[in-house]
Amino acid sequence: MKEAILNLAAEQKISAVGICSTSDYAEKTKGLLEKASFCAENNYDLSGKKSIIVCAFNYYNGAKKGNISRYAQGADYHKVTIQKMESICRLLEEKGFSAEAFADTGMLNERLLAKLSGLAFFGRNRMAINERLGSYFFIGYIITDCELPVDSPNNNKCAECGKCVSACPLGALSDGSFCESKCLSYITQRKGELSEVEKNAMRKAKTIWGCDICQEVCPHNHNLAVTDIEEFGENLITDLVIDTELSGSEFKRLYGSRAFSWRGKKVLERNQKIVNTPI
Ligand code: B12
Ligand code: SF4
Ligand code: SF4
Repeated sequence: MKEAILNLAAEQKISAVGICSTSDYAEKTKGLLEKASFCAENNYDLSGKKSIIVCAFNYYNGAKKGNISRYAQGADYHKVTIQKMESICRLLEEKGFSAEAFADTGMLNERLLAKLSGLAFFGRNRMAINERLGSYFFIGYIITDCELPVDSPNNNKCAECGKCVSACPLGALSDGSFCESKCLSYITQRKGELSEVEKNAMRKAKTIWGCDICQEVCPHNHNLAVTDIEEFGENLITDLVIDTELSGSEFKRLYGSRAFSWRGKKVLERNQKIVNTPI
């Protein structure tokens, strides 16, 4: 079964696959997640489920830096990753097993899944880093009641050079943990009025959506292979210019298939105005 899953994943151009057990995940989350200020909650009912098939999707497109963070330059990864995992779900279901696929919006912590399934180690920049793909990959996973052979957890360490910590504009990585409210990725997605300090950080970084600084400086991201997933490598928007005259429905028609559009036009328009105003 595992071989058939890996073959299907390769057909779908899923960049890497690892498998961990649900019991391992449940055990490991006890300590780690209780302490964390947390979005991905550990309250998915895993009873009766045996394995988690964790998938990595390379989105490194090789494009020059733009005002949109790399992860949002191609098609919306939520849809693409789920579609790519569907054939694996169908295979499991045909064999009488349950299978449900998630990416980003599911209840489990995906970076931890990547570590437990051997796909990645943690970087100081908080990213899950794969030895071959660096950190520019999305994570998706399938929860199933099929008991599959598991992979060993990835206990490697990042180079610990500290470049991400020094380069982070507002010190989100400074105290050895992660401060969401100081992260530009979070700030560019937040609604409402931003402080002058936040606005200036956005101007310096020239970003209107997301932030890649702690990944750009990371030595694990040097000399990466460009993705072979067409949805992430083609039809890219690297420098977005929002036409302020656009109606809500025109905005949706133009950008509805992009991950940067989920907050709507207003937030992007606000960010564009900030970045276009000199410091
Ligand atoms: C909410 C969220 C955010 C929030 C962060 C909220 C927060 N407090 O962490 C914001 C908007 C800031 C954000 C930003 C980004 N995000 Co985000 N985000 C998520 C989401 C939906 C939940 C994350 C969460 O629960 N965080 C809470 C903390 C506790 O969990 P964590 O950071 O994942 O950390 C765990 C492990 O990494 C580990 N850990 C972390 N550091 C260390 C260090 C040591 C020493 C140890 C032992 C353990 C450890 O412990 C934690 C508990 O298991 C996940 C998808 C998911 N469902 O998991 C995507 C996800 C983490 N994001 C992703 C991406 C791509 C990004 C950005 C790069 C986007 C961008 N370019 O702007 C940035 C990166 C910022 C950064 N440096 O982390 C990817 C990461 C892929 C990868 N290779 O790591 C994910 C997995 C989405 C996906 N499906 O691919 N994100
Ligand atoms: S994404 Fe940007 S702001 Fe957030 S931790 Fe990384 S460098 Fe800092
Ligand atoms: S920049 Fe250096 S310290 Fe930061 S994650 Fe990469 S290797 Fe680790």
